[in-house]
Amino acid sequence: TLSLDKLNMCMDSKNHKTEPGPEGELYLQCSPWRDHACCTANTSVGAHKDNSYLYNFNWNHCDVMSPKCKKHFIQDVCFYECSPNLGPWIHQVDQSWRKERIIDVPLCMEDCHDWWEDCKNDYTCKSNWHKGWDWSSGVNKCPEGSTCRIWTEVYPTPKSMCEELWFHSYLYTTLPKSSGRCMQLWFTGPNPNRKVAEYYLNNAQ
Ligand code: FOL
Repeated sequence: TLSLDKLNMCMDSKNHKTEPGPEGELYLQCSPWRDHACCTANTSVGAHKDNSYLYNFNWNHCDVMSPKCKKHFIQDVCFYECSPNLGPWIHQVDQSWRKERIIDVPLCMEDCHDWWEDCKNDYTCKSNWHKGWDWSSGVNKCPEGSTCRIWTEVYPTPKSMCEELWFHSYLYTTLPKSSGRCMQLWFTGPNPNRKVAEYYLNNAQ
């Protein structure tokens, strides 16, 4: 049956389940979503791998990405793949690899700032990681003409990183987690994001 419950749905992307449900076990950083998830256990394992079967995406396109930076990318993939609460921000897109994406999900300030702080000594050659890579080897490499630069030169601020990296999947906010008005990548215990999504659904942005 066709039902569209914006507070309980999965986007139509590459790896998502058609509907959210319990998974029993999700791997490591994806485990907070296990009671109600859009990702499978297999996807949760893939989220933790380099050049994984999820997107063949290579985090180490410049130098090897530092572990403290990479943990935020793993958390982002868990959030992106597992969240059942992204309905208010899901939009149709015309892309070969997915039919829907998220746009302007209001991210809690702590999550954006901690991510940027932990990555600021890393290197990258592109600000928008969604488009323009050289995929000729099967994994993304820096395109010809680009150079690896220190993170802070590519992303001078946490806001620039959080908004540009996945081409406006996220909206930077100055809202703290305690506000209940921003989405959290990192949480323990019950998922706090459902109530946030409910708020934005009822208070059209
Ligand atoms: N995390 C979040 N928060 N939002 C996302 O949209 C997201 N997306 C990915 C991972 N984590 C995310 C998936 N990442 C390509 C590049 C990155 C990617 C998936 C696919 C890719 O194939 N890029 C091609 C263009 C393909 C096309 O648009 O048709 C390229 O030119 O590099």
